[in-house]
Amino acid sequence: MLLNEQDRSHPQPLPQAGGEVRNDWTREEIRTLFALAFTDLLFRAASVHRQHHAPDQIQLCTLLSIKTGGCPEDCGYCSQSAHADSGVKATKLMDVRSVLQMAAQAKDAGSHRFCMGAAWRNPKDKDMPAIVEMVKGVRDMGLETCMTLGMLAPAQAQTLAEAGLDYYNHNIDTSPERYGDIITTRTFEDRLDTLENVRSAGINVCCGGIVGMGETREDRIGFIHALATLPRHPESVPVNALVPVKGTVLGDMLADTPLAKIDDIEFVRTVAVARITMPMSMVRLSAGRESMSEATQALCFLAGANSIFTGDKLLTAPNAGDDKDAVLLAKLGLTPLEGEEPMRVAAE
Ligand code: SAM
Ligand code: DTB
Ligand code: SF4
Repeated sequence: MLLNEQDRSHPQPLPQAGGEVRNDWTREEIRTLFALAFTDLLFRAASVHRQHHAPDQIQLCTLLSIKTGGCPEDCGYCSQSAHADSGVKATKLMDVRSVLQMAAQAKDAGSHRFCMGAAWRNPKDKDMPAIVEMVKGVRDMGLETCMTLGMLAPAQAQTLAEAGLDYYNHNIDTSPERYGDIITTRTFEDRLDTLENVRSAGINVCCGGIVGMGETREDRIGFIHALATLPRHPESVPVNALVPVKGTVLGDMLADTPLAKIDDIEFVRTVAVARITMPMSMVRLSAGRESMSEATQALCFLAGANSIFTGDKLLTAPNAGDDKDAVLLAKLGLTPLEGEEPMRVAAE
């Protein structure tokens, strides 16, 4: 896309490469960042990135679905919704021992963080004792723990905090305006309420969303704006590329209109704008890497993504796999993250 004269003269003040943390971003500023020349945007994002992060280190995370399918929510992208016809079978909550075995394998494979996901609208109180055991057991192995279990009541968030949970993942997924087109069984406000409960309990927040759901750039601007203006930025921001699954609303819709697939350059732009506006957060290049070229992934790392999911499976969808990733990271000269995450260090 060619920029017009007005865009080139940068009518809005742009952030300097210092990467100061701000929570007062305007939509106009974020729009201006998106509209920068790609070279300029990447240069700014890479400059901000190295102010707070080691540019050659990538955090390796492992995902495990501890309770798959049969979810009452109707998220239009998700293979695990009971409203979808994706062929994913519903299972019960895994037993604690099996979860700990998987965590031990992840640790042996070099993972830093173990993320456990359940296809629930919200956990039931009767499930909490097993969840607490999982958190404690994984933490005892020296892995960082993350859970994503749907909506949480304040007391449940408190229970997880007392168990030592490091992170809770709860995505806003898209712009506030688009939310109702993607999910009808809950509201954007419900999402914010759980995020507040997680924060108040003192658990680190992992919150991001999905790019490539047929949204407009304005939606991507609204999505980043919502994250970057939270009272405190999420310590971790997953940026997923939609994995279109047959039998889901969005998978079927996009299968009929292949041109609706997100453009790689626009995806990288979204990562770069996330990095510039949330300079200290970990930005995770999450779902969708399996169908991304090495060059696109390399551009995402240059744009400030510094965390990935490893292994050959996400929750239900395929992932790039350890062998492919080892080759890619070696080619790029990137090594696994060793130190602490900047926002967590700053909070100590
Ligand atoms: N049930 C919990 C919830 O919704 O918060 C946790 C699990 S849910 C699968 C976690 C996140 O995975 C979603 O918020 C969404 O961002 C992402 N996700 C799910 N299906 C996806 C897909 N097909 N492609 C890309 N991302 C997806
Ligand atoms: C997130 O933002 N991405 C991960 C994690 N949080 C839980 C999940 C991706 C799921 C991809 C689709 C699937 O495996 O079913
Ligand atoms: Fe359920 Fe989470 Fe999937 Fe939505 S994204 S259907 S809440 S598992």
